[in-house]
Amino acid sequence: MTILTVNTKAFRPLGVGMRQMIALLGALLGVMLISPGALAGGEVRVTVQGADGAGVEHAAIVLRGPEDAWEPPSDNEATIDQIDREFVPPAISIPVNTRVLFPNQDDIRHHVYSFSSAKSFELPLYKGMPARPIRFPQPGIVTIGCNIHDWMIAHIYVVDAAIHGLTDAEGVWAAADVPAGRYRVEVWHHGLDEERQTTGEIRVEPGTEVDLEVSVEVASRPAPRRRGTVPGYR
Ligand SMILES: [Cu+2]
Repeated sequence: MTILTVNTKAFRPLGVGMRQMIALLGALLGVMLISPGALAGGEVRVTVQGADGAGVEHAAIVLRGPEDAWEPPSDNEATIDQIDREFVPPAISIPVNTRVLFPNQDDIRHHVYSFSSAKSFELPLYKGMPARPIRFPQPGIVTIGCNIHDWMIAHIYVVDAAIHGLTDAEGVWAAADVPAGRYRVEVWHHGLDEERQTTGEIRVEPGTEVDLEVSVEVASRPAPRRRGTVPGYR
């Protein structure tokens, strides 16, 4: 992975001015319209581009604070549906310990499984709601498949940090109000040899935007695996 650029700039001076105006208005009215900590954070924006320079969708971005006293939530839940013989959505990022449900919305049965080292499991042929959610206690990338329909693939990024998310179709992920401090930025992608690759550090300061562009050696638009492309399945 290559860091292309890191830019830090004050963001939206008009926006800050507006916030101050709102705070002043609040002071005149004798009420607090904006919390004192509202300006404590900064924005972080990460753009991931692939080997051909185009944006990479569904890369996971993980911000890891050095003094991270983060503890995984115990009650987080997520869902990946099966709709029209596809996993929907095809990728999610979740904190460790999350329980994920895999409801089958189709009128045929699916057989959901993973052989990934971070989580190996199997939900044998079923329709509707499976009897139990699957818990993901270890960080890493988990690839989900269906034993019946070979093209059905989803990726679950199980993350051991508080701030994370997936890039959009343009390869962009952004977070607002990131607490000030130093962070390691990691970009995870199922197409990369190593599950995690550290891109180095950024410093987030109040009222600034950190704009990071990274390049990864994966195809920006992998060939879709869809029904009809796998012989013998429909
Ligand atoms: Cu299936």
